Order: sequence, then C-alpha cells, then structure tokens
Amino acid sequence: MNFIDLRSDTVTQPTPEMREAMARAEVGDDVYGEDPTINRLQELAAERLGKEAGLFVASGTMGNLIAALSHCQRGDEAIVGKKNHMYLHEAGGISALGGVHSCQLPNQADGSLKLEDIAAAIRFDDPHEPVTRLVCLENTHNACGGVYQTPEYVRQAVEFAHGRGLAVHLDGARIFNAAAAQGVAAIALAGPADSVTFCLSKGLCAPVGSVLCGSKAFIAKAQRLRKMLGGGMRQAGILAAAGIVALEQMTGRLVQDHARAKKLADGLSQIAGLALDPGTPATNMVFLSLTADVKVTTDGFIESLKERGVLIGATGERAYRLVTHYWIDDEGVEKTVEAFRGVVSKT
Ligand code: TLP
Repeated sequence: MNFIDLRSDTVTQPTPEMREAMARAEVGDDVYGEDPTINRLQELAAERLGKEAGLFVASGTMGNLIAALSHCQRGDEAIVGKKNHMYLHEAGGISALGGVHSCQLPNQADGSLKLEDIAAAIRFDDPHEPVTRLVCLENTHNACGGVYQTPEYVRQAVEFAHGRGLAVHLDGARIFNAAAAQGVAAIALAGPADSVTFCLSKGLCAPVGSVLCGSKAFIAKAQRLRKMLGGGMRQAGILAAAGIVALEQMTGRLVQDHARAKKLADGLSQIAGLALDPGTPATNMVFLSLTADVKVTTDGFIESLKERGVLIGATGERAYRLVTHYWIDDEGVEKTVEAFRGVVSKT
C-alpha cells in the first residue's frame, strides 16, 4: 500500500532533482576538507543564516550535541526548555557525552524561554555551583506545537544572554519553516544566535544531514568534535549535493506545507470526537486528541488509520501529531480527513 505518511517530515524521500544532483556530485575526502560539494553546501548554509562558516553533520542531533560540547566545558550548565528537543529527544547526549549539566525552564506557548526565567536560572559565581554557559532555543518549536518565535524575540533573548556572558545555540531544525510562516528571511531568526543547527532532511527533503553554522573559530572547534564523535564522513558530497538542492529549491515552497496543514486541520475540526489543540497549526504540524466519546486506545486509533492507508504518530495518551511535507498533496489531505471520519464513526 502507498501510505499517506504524516508521522513526520523526516520521512520525506529525496526529490528527482536531488537524486540527479547526487548522481553527478563531485566528491573528495571531507576529513581533508577536499569535498567540493560539501564545501559549497557549507558556504551556502552559512550565507543563508548569516554566519561565517558551516559544518555538514550527520543529523540534527549531532549538530546540537557538537554545539553544546563546543560552547561548554564538562560541568558547565546549559539552560534549555523543558520541552526542547535537545532535552527531551536526544538521548541525554549533552550530559552523557559532554558532561554538560542542564537547567530546564518552562517553555512559553510559542516555545520561547522567558527572559526573567533565564535571569533567575543563572548561577552565582561560587565554587558550589556549575558555571552557566549556554542558552538553547528551538525555532520552530516541535513539542510546543510547531510554533515559532519572532525575530524580535530572538534578538532580545540573544542580547539578554550576551549581556550576561552566555552564548546562545539555536536548534533551528525547521528554521526555514519558522521563517516561511512569518514571511521573513531565515537570517532574521538565526543571525543573532552564536550557533544554529538546521536540518536538510526534514521538510527540505534531503535524505541525510544537517548543517551547524557559527563563527570560523566555533566551526574549527566543532570540526574536531565531529571527528571525535565519528562524524567525519569522507566522500559525503553525494549527500551534500541533495542538501544544496534542498537550500536552493525547497525553502521557498514550505508555505505550501503550512497551507495544507491548515486545510487538514480545518477538515479534521469538522469531525465530532476530535479535539484540535488551540491554535494548531502554526506551521506544518497539526496536533489533536480524541475526546472521551471516542472509545479506542492510543495505538488502536493509529492501527485503524493505518488500515485506511494513513500513518500518524502519538504524542501522548490518545493525542497525535500530523506533519505535512512535500509528499503530501491536496488529495492526501482529503483522503486523510476521510480516513479519520471513517475510523471515528466506527468507534
Ligand atoms: N525530530 C523528530 C523526532 O525526533 C521527534 C521529529 O519527527 O520531529 N531538533 C528538532 C526540533 C527536531 O524536531 C528533531 C527531530 C531534531 C532536532 C533531531 O534531528 P535528527 O532526527 O536529524 O537527529
């Protein structure tokens, strides 16, 4: 069966243009810095995000981990949101591998961290305390609903952190969605931060990879850490070639995914038994849950939709996330609404 796969935008397959570019890619040994396609991708990424340099890494998780290790010494503290991907879903890498202690703050509805909360979390200069070193932001914010923070917030938060001697890392896995949703350039969201990771392999459709961007000195340090973590990938220009297509051809179309998420939410909101999260969708993610009238387990609902050709993921007890992307067209949206209607009516 050809599934309508809404579990994530990570499931996207490369476009025909990407496969073509991958086949033609000129490659070299990237550990020697000799892969021309990777070098081109890194330059392009840095330019788009207003940074001096970029580093191609295997995943968003690796980019975030390298950033934390690069900014912090063992025993330092990083301020993160309780719902940030870096805290929730990266296997505790910053503490396990970097010895970085985390201080978790509540996320606001738009995924941001309150400046007063950050101020209160900064440690005293005292030998009992870890040294607060880093603030980690996330934009768009996945677990808060695919919501976004504005350029004004990012600028204020970074200014605030810098004023207190802290660096700022931005998990911008979906920074181009955050930019598209606000009609601003990604540089307006990433420019102020000291470092940013963004993913090529989510809504931008590349098969593998993320780029970590920052100053030349930061990236030089990051390059050694990437090697340490086993991420020196040699002739990975084959992958970077798809990343170049992602940056050149795919960022401009993300608004279509947002419009389809809206259409999907509108259709689902007509079905009794489904409770859409307030405000959803902000970008390409629709969040909803089942009301008490629908008698089905969390997994049972997923299974019944699967039988009708639709894949979705759970975010909690009878709560779900649906993510639109390049491979979801208008027909896919309509079929999904019908599948939900069918399953709910049978419960
Ligand atoms: N997110 C995945 C899952 O891990 C939840 C998804 O399906 O959304 N930052 C953010 C904000 C992310 O959403 C993700 C992946 C990552 C980092 C990690 O990227 P990868 O999967 O490339 O390591």
